Amino acid sequence: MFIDEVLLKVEAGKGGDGCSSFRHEKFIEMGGPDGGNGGKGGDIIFVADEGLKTLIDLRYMKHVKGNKGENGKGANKTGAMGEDVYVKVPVGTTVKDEGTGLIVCDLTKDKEEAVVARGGKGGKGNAAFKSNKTKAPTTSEYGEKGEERVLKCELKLLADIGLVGFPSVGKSSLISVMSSAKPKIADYPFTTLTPNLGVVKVGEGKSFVLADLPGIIEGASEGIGLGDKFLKHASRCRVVAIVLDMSGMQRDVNLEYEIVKRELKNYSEKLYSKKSIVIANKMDYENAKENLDKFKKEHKDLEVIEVSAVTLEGIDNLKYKLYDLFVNTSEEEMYDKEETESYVLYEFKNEKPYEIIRENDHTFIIKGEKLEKLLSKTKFNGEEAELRFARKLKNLGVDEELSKMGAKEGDTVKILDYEFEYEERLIY
Ligand SMILES: Nc1nc2c(ncn2[C@@H]2O[C@H](COP(=O)(O)OP(=O)(O)OP(=O)(O)O)[C@@H](O)[C@H]2O)c(=O)[nH]1
Ligand SMILES: [Mg+2]
Repeated sequence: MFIDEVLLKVEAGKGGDGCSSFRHEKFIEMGGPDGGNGGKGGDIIFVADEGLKTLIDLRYMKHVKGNKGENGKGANKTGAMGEDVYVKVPVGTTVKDEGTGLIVCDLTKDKEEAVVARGGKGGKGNAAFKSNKTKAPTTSEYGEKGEERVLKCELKLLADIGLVGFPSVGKSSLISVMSSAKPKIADYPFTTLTPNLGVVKVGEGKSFVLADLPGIIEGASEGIGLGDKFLKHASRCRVVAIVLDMSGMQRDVNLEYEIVKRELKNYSEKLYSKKSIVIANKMDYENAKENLDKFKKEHKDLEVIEVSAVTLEGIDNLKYKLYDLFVNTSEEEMYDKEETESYVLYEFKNEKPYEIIRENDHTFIIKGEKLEKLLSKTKFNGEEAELRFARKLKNLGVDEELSKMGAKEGDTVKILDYEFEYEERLIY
């Protein structure tokens, strides 16, 4: 089964907890703190594999869980890191975060890798909190949760030129006479249900990859027929070759062309504006010449190549023309940088990690991922941990902002499910 779209939940490993412990040695009554840090949780990594042709394996996985980092131990032993989990995907897989819609990675080369969910950091052990002020800290941190998200994985085949057009115009017939691909060919529409790839050899060391796509019909962009989902397989192509049936038996050739162009445009502006060429197929039909003239009259500046997939007339010429067009068309970036997660996250990296909202006269809510992460790591098991958290808030400028917003002693400050009392005189 050819599966080219899968939603997959991934959850990277949690970081190991930090340890709280003190040295026990013979003859030394009060050893120093020696609780080690927790190990980092394992990442989830996607790796492109030439051997895979569809995303079917991912469909059966549904939920991929990462390995937990080990907890820290006494005697300053750091917990072992959780082992990374590798998931193989076919070359040509684009991964999006379903929540943000941003592209996490686009794997286009064999063995290319990308981390799709990061393991949580290990919590610090109490040894890490030793300072001149605090000689015997008891506090230690929990490990951070691993990154968790739903990924939309889409396979977009790697082809240089894509054949698009109505059903039964001869797309599969063309690829079968131009390459060694042997797709099913028949005189009923929608014979091809999934894309076929074929390598077209033009000469010594000269070749290109051709894609035969399922037929599109009017309304495909709204989901009619097989819909337009498979058009994504044309999105990596440099050139779009529109195949028209010059027999005119199915419909008017000019109308056929208009509809195909419109469907491409409705699918994506990017696909529509790709370099394109028209293949006038079925030229062996008696009235084909007449239809071709009619078409050329309407579209004077289009390059049209006449062929017959049955008599093979014009096929060699078509190979050369397509190859020329392919080598003379530069490759475009598949995605704009604004669509990618790495760019967007980088752009916002320097922003404030939280925001304060005033809920009412005496209640403030602090929101922000970084801060919430910090809180969920903190073990509130005593005054020391609370102080440490308060100190971090101060360093982030929370206190100052609260005071500017008019917070008074005794007011409530909420972060996630926690409620704190605002005190103006905290000891730092
Ligand atoms: N006479 C003639 N018949 C052709 C030619 N090319 C294709 N055909 C016939 O047209 C019918 C449809 O051909 P296919 O290659 O299956 O068409 P397709 O575009 O792949 O169709 P879908 O897969 O349904 O989108 C078949 O019966 C072919 O034999 C041609 O150049 N001349
Ligand atoms: Mg076909």
